[in-house]
Amino acid sequence: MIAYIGIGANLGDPRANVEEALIRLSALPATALLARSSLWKTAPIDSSGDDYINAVACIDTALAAPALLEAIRAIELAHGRERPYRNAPRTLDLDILLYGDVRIDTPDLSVPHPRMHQRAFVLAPLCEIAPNLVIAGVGAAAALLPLVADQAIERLD
Ligand code: A4P
Ligand code: MG
Repeated sequence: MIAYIGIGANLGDPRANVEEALIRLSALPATALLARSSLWKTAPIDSSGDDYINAVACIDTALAAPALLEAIRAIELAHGRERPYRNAPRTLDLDILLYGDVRIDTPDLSVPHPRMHQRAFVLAPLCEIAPNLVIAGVGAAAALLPLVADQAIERLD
């Protein structure tokens, strides 16, 4: 299955945390990293603290969606992720944005990620590595990007 993972961090050394998350994703069992975006510096949305570093990864994985969620939670924990409250600043946040064209709506997992289409910090890195991508039930990612042009983001490399 081709899946897209959103990566974000705004505590500790966010750049290093995001780069390390990419390495850990590529090391997951039955998983290959197919593509990764640049790092993007982004202003917090519905969140507080310093600017975030965000990126998106495209993986090819044989892990079922619940196993993939477990695996990304383990990567977050390895980075000392704490959850004092919703949208708190974080050392590392990994979200399953898309899992093929599959729609998932369980208490643990909503895919496509329900807020991804409203967020420049997801759409810009996503369009970088998948310019023709269509978000199931929402539309073409590239067409959504202009709608969030008011959100401050900057490509770093
Ligand atoms: N969960 C449900 N669906 C998913 C999914 N598709 N991928 C559940 C991953 N997890 C999913 O997540 C809470 C629970 O959501 C998980 O245990 C899982 O069972 P969390 O990571 O503990 O909490 P969170 O990060 O506070 O919530 P969430 O939903 O990830 O928040 P958002 O809406 O993604 O927002 N601003 C900038 N600039 N950059 C950012 O990266 N991130 C957020 C987080 C807010 N503002 C930001 C950024
Ligand atoms: Mg999250």
